[in-house]
Amino acid sequence: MIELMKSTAPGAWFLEGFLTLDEQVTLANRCRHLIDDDRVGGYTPTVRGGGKMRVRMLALGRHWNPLTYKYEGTRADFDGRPVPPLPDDLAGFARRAAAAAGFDFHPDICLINWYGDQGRLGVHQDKDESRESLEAGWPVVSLSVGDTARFLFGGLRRRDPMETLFLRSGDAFVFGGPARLRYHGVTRILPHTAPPPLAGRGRFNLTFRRY
Ligand code: MD3
Ligand code: FE
Repeated sequence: MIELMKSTAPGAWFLEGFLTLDEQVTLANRCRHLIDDDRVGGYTPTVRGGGKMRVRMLALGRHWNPLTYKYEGTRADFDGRPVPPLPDDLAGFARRAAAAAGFDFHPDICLINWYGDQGRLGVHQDKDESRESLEAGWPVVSLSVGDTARFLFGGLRRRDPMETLFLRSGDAFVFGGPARLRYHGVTRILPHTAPPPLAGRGRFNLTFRRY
């Protein structure tokens, strides 16, 4: 499997083709199963201001509350249930990717986003983790599985110019240190671009974090 590691910017490492096809299939099955769980599955969050997000989301380890922008032990904005744990095998993928970028990283949160053909995610910063974690520069590790996403990667200020990248099935991206607070978003999904074994199942993105 090709693994092309590019430093796109200081602290940002693009690991193209990081996951084998078998691993992609395993991860997609795992995510589908977790998101479809009847008791603590995924949901479509409503953000401050009342808008619905264009992704289906499931938090593991700690829940990210889209109304308060805080992490919590229960899903207070949705069903009040306790957050499911972060399984070790999922965390293991993130540790491996982070190690390739030079981090000895132990994530305790995973946010799974599922995108259909109309899925997208507005430009934002990820800064709701603890101050210690942000100050330490612990990375966010992203794994993409399924359809390709058009991804925007900007700077530390919202109005900084943005570059367009494509996140394809099997790609890993590590955003640590000086890249940790850069603005980013997903502008569109390219339907029917997943490898054949994953066809028709949309796009999963897993982001691993340390609170
Ligand atoms: C750059 N997810 O969950 S992953 C998110 O494809 C999120 O679902 C997108 O943005 C997705 O918060 C993009 C790539 C990514 C994730 C976290 C970052 C890029 C990042 C944190 C800092 C800088
Ligand atoms: Fe983000």
